[in-house]
This record gives sequence, structure tokens and C-alpha cells, in this order.
Amino acid sequence: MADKVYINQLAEHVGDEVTIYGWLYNKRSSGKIGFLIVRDGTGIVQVVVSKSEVPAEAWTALQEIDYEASLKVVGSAKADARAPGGYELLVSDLEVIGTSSPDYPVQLKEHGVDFLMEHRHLWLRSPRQVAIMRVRDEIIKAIRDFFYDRGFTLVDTPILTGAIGESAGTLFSTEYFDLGHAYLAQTGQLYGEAAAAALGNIYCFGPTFRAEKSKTRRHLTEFWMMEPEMAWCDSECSMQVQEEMIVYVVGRALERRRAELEGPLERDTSALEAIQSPFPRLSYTEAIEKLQAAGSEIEWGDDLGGEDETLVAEDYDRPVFIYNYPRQAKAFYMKENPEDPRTVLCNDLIAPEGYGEIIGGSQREDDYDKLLSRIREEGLPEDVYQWYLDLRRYGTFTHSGFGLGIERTVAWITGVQHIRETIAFPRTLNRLYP
Ligand code: NSS
Repeated sequence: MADKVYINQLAEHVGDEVTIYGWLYNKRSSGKIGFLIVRDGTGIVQVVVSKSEVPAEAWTALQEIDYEASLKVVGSAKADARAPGGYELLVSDLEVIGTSSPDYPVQLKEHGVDFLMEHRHLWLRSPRQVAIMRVRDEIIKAIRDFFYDRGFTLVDTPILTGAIGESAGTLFSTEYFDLGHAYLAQTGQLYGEAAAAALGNIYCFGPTFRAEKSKTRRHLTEFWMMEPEMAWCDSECSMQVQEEMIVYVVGRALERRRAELEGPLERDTSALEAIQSPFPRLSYTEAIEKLQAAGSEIEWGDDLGGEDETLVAEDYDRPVFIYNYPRQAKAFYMKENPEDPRTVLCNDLIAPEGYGEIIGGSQREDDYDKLLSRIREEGLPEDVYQWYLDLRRYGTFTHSGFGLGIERTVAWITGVQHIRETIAFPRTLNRLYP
């Protein structure tokens, strides 16, 4: 495959004889000329085959070829503004590497979502899904660059853990040799806190797991979370970082993936252009007052549900912070608010256009006694949190961090309705296949 060229490199090979490998996306023929659309993952190209220019076997093979057959195509590259993708290949030889079949399941017509999910391994080949994966990749790279450029160190935290990270209700557990149960990590945060005391500013990025029996468009049982943890940074400082990061990431998606957003994804990019500082901020108490004024039955002390978030966010064209929730609505590790001990120093960031919460963050409880009493209040096993309490025993420090859900962020930026399309192989309450 020494002479192999990818479709997105054709611009550098105009006039050359090149070989491309790919899959048949579409075809039509008129008499002695066949027009194929071939995709190779990097792009699509129109392949023009004249009966008189190719060996007889190649012409015969072409007559029988089915969608998604894999091909080797040799031809000379030509720029053609009218061709999909901007280039044409005038073919001198063509070989079918792997045949397909007329019953290729994912046809170019509409299918129901269940059917598509069942065929996710093939559905991924379609232009819209490819575009989502490319935007996802750009978002992840942008976040990594954002933190790298600011001196944060990536620390990988364990997936098999002995301690509950968020709440007991949503744990996947498994047998772990002679040590009893291990849990699949709900968060890397607790380990991130230890690493922040070693390195200052860190982030972890990995798969996290919630055995949530929610069937909403915002929940997966396995999702990827980016979690920075910052030493000597309070809740206010953390919100500042969140805002800068989101503005940067949306900007990068627009700069480098506009073609995907405006093409196959048909995203209204003007809504993304509006994502600029400053983001509006409401205290939890203000959010409750706003909801009550809008006729909601919600009471002070309740957590906000998806619909409440949408209602609070609908007046704004950019993400909105809701900060300082009641302690009973939030996890045990959040720092008590010295100005109102009924609440904790924390924030959620709610995306616009009804996409809901994309970030949850907080300042961490740095007082040994208060943290211990919260662990006891929640009925958590004290012994497995000794290492976590050590961080308060030996040089406790002001620190904060947050978790950005990658799939929810990709859903918002790409404009897809359900987060199951934002990860290659989603895991939900009722899906473990493919
Ligand atoms: O539970 S979170 O609100 N917060 C944490 O896990 C903290 N330990 C983060 C931290 O401070 N380091 O989850 C954070 C985000 C949330 O805003 C969502 O964007 C996402 O993680 N998330 C989910 N995405 C998809 N599916 C599910 N089930 C899910 N749960 C949270």
C-alpha cells in the first residue's frame, strides 16, 4: 500500500495517478460510464469509471457491487468544484476487496432509532455520525490543550475503586478477589484531590459509571468526564476556569469543525457564536424564587430536575451558573458555606437551548472534623475514607474542582437531541449490544 493516498490528501495529488482504499457510499451509472461515491473516513470522492478505460473484470465487478463494499481504486486525481468533496478520480483500475450485500442494513433512507442502535457498528459509518465523532474528538483535544497550556498535569485515576465517590445509590459493584467489593468509579475526583496536593493543578479524564435507572436523553450508565482539581482555588476561582474553558472549547469547535457543524449536523452556529463571557450567575435561592414565580411547586431544599434547569436557563443565550445549593441536595465532600451553613460552596453549569447541566463542581470541605461528620451523616464506611481524610490531616488546603460530562457537552455543541449519539458505543439502562 505504498502508493496509498487518503481522500483528504487528494488536493496535493492533482494530476497524479493515486490509489485510494475505501467503501462504496453511492453509485449511479449511465451506459458506459459509472459514477461511484467512495468514502474512506477522511472524506468522499467521486470516482468516474469509463468502460473503455478499465479492464473488463473491473467493469463487470462494478455492475454487481453493493453499498459498503470495500474497494481499491487506482486513478488520476482531478479538481472538480461540482463533485461532492471537490475532487474526481478518473479510474484506470478498480478492485473489490470485500463484497457487501444488497441487504446492507443501514440504507440511505430513514430508520427508527432502536434499529439504528442495534446496528450501531454500521450506523457509525454514516456522515452525520462521522461528523459527531469528529466534533467530539475536537472538543476533547481542545479541553486537553486548554489545561495543558495552563500548566495542569493529567493524572489518570483508577476505575476500580474501594470508596464511593458520589452517592451510594448509583454504584456498579463487582467481586474483587479476597477484598470484597470493588466499585466502578463514579468520579476520579477524590483521587484528583490527592494528586492536586502533590502537583497543584491537575485533571483526570476517563470513563465514569452510574448505575442510574434513568431513561432520559441526558443519562448514560458509562460516560466520560473531564475533572480538573485545583489547589489554592476557591469556588469563585473554579467558576472562572469553567467559563474560560467553555468559551475556548466552543470557539475551537467553530474554528476547526464548522464544516461538520453546518454540514451534516445542520447546527445553528449563531447560537454557538453567542457563547462568550460573562456567563450569568444565579444563586440556588434565586433559581428557586424564579421557578416558584413561574408556577413551579419546587421548594427550597429540593434538587433541581432537568425541567427546572431548562426553565431557569431559557432566558439566556449562554450557559448559566447556579451556585450554592442546600447541603442535603449535594455530595458529602462539598465545603460548608461559612455565610450560610444550610448551603455548600458549589455550582452547576446549565447549557442553553434545553441541554441541561453539563458541569457540576464545588469547593471541597477542607476541615477535618466537618468532613468526618458528613461522612458519618451519610452512613459511609469511615475506614475506606481514611486516605481521603489524610488530605485534611496532613496540610489541608483550599481546593476546588469540577466535572464536565463529555457526552452532554458534545450533544449541546453538535445540537443532537439524545446523548446516546455522542459516544461510539453507548451504554444505557437497556443497551449493552453492540
Ligand atoms: O455528578 S456530577 O455532577 N459531579 C461529579 O461527579 C463531581 N465528582 C465532579 C467533580 O467535581 N470533579 O457529574 C458531573 C457531570 C455532570 O454535570 C454531567 O455533565 C455528567 O457529569 N454526568 C453524566 N453524563 C451522562 N450520563 C450520566 N448519567 C451523568 N451523570 C453525570
